[in-house]
Amino acid sequence: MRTTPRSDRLHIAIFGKRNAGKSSLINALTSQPVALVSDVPGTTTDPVYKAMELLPVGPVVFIDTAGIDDAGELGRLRVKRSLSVSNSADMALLVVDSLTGPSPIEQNLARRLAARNLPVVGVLNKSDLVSPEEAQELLERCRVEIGVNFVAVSALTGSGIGALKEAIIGKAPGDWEGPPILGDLVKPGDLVVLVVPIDLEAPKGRIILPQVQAIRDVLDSDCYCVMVKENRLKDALERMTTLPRLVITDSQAFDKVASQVPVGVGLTSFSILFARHKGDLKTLVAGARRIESLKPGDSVLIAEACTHHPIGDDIGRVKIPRWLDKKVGGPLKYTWHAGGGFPEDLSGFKLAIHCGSCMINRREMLARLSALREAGVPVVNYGVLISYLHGIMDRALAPLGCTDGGASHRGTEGVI
Ligand SMILES: Nc1nc2c(ncn2[C@@H]2O[C@H](COP(=O)(O)OP(=O)(O)OP(=O)(O)O)[C@@H](O)[C@H]2O)c(=O)[nH]1
Ligand code: SF4
Ligand SMILES: [Mg+2]
Repeated sequence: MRTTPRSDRLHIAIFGKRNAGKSSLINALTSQPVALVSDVPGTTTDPVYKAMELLPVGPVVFIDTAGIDDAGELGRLRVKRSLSVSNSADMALLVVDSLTGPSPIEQNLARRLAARNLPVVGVLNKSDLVSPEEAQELLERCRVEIGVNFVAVSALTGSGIGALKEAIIGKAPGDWEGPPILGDLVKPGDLVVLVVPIDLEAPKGRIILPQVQAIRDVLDSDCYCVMVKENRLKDALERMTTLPRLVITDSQAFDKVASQVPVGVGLTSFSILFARHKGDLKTLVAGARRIESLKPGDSVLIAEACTHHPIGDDIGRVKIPRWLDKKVGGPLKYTWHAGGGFPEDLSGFKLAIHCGSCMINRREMLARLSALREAGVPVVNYGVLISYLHGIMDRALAPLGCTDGGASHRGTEGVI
């Protein structure tokens, strides 16, 4: 389980004022000196990620952040960065120092987290520095003033860490994983065919993450898995004595694959499966349908969740703009965004096109979709867009029981 991709782990962010003991807490929770601790306020400047197993929740990643009371120009930037972690967090720990007690800073933060529907566990740290009676009073004050239940701990001595883990387990959202990749579309004994082109964009000597995850889901579903390159599909289908329940292809080979898979056999793409698993398929399908109203000169945002190195005919930089300009009948105005964060000013975009988001978790993808929705910008992803432009979106959505539209890009790790 140590190799569970980070994007599939429950993300638990640790927030609090400088010196509250956030880094000490992450070390106590993981029993490892992963984060830098010192009595100088402002020691942690950038988010620090530490993956571990937290049974029975499973694989989690703790995120240590800079203090939310940091001052000065640089301090404000650090606070902004810390708060942006809440976009990808599935739950939060809010740390209060026993020596200072709760303040409006933690109250405001708790309100912000509640507005994002993030479950919060309060942590009253440094309880070794106050008497048990004072700790009890502080716990009650924190609960009343901040509005969440608190657990008293000492990151230094380890007291209360077990109780904190239990509180985390009790508060962990049950639905953080989202729908399965394909487990609900097959039944035990079914045959599933995965079509994987091995081209220039395929990483050397290995199979990309979404394909590996799909294989694992096939096995978890007690199904058989056949994996072929697109030029072997016809031959493979002819050799089969039973038709497959589902054929899943890389989006870029969809056209060719669709012409070889018998009508009646479910056909979809990795990107569409991951669009559903990671995001909101209906929103992405609705975004695809908005392509019809685009006009030459309209502004389009192309967002990729990681900064993979673009190769030759890169999907986001070259292919999609080429296909879209052709469809619209003239050049559109493109803005590219790659990696973490998200553009703050989304006004003016007529459409956003997102990659398959294999490197970010579901909550972060949903946060991006919600920022676009609030700005009134329709959004589609690579896979849904490709299936739409090739006129095969409805066929690709049919196995998912969805006729309102979605897919991803394959960089060094992703899907197309
Ligand atoms: N006595 C006691 N000291 C603690 C405890 N937790 C942390 N400290 C001390 O408090 C100081 C700050 O701890 P950090 O873990 O660096 O605090 P932080 O919240 O990460 O601080 P920044 O990164 O600066 O925001 C260090 O000197 C720690 O040794 C605790 O439970 N008890
Ligand atoms: S789909 Fe491509 S760009 Fe997006 S996160 Fe995955 S590898 Fe990066
Ligand atoms: Mg720190």
